[in-house]
Amino acid sequence: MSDCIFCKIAAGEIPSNKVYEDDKIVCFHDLDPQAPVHVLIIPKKHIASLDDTTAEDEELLGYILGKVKEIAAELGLENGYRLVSNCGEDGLQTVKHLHFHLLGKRKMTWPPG
Ligand code: DGP
Repeated sequence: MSDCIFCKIAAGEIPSNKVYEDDKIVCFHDLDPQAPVHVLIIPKKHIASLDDTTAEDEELLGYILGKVKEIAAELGLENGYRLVSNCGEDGLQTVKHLHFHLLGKRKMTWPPG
């Protein structure tokens, strides 16, 4: 999508601090970190949100979840972490390109705000 900021990051048109990239996904540091480690994992394919995925995306979704532990290990999150995907208005999603927040290096609280 031409006006999507995360598509532009995935394409390298907007700079980001990338920690992982392959042919399907990109992981980069969040601009506004909410924990000592806060990265975003996105598919290169433009999908607006989890709610916009289809059966066709099942393999990609599984691929992303399977990569989380590798990225977490690379970032030194040996004591645990939190994975979050905000969806839609009530989920407070601000960027309409599917992304998973991976947060760590602090004790999280529950329930989330
Ligand atoms: P969400 O509220 O779940 O849609 O989170 C979007 C996140 O994306 C938010 O934590 C800030 C981050 N973000 C927005 N624009 C940029 C950007 O241009 N670069 C980076 N690295 N992060 C961004």
